[in-house]
Amino acid sequence: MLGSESVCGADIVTTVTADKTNATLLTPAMIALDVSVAGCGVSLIGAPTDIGAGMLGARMGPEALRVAGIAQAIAHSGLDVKDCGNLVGPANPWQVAVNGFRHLREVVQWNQLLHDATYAELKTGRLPITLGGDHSLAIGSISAVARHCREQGKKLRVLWFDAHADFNTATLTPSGNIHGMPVACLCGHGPQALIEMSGQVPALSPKEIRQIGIRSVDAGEKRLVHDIGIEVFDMRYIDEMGMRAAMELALALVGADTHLHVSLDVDFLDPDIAPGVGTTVRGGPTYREAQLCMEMIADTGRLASLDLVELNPALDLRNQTAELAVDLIESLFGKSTLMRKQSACL
Ligand SMILES: [Mn+2]
Repeated sequence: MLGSESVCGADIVTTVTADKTNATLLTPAMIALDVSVAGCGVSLIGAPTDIGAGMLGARMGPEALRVAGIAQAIAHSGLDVKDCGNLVGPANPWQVAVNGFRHLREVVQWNQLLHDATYAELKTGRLPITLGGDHSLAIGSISAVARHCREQGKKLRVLWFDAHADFNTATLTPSGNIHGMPVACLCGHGPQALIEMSGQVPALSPKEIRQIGIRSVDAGEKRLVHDIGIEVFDMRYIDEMGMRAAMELALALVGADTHLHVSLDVDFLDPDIAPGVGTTVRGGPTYREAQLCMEMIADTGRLASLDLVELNPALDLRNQTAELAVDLIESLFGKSTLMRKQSACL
């Protein structure tokens, strides 16, 4: 159900509420939902760009997610959802790399726009969701989250779900596509304009990040990630120890004073279930493993911001990847498959 319209920034805002017929039903998922999440609203921020990608199409991601019903799915959890519309940034000039970076000026512009929009929503106590757009956008969103956490004296934990480590630098990357560099930039390795966005360099300590699902890393990149000390739960770890063990460690010490940010690259998922992404890598998590990740995050009740990136509708089949992403987001906001009572499974 679409509600009243008001103005948020430069764009139209649509307030979405759960269908009235469902609003009075108190489902187990709603009871389990943590008050710290339920107490605030959710803001969708569209960033329709593929400025940092090696392929065109991720610019259509925000619309595909809206068509798949992302706002309604979150509203079903009983949360107030505000769609802030789309940011308006520069077009993709589709040029070759200059000094190791493609479209650096435009990437900076998009990220500054997203940084400002994300920071503004956090300031009003809302939970911002980036609808990407390619993964270079995480520089803008996470730098805003880092700034906010610093000001609020909160701990930050970033869960980076991805097939790739995204820790390339200008000297390492063959392509210069900046969507392969956001983690490096956030950790202080990259062009000045991208590393200083949070107001402090680095925006993040490597200790604040956990990477999950990694299975395609260049040799030089692997060395850097290792040297800098990011904790990585790669597919080998998940195969051997299981997703539950990986997530328990990734979420260890997340407490009441922790801001939990999830950066979800659609290529984290196995391409059999998620074909709508430009950088697929075989051997990713299954539907159930991905759902388990989301449910375990929901159980903490600490989710405070989210990026949903790299969905490329031009490569998708009947919007199935967007619909899968919305399924996962529903679990992230507390729609559990759990049939047992919470206390019975402890
Ligand atoms: Mn990525």
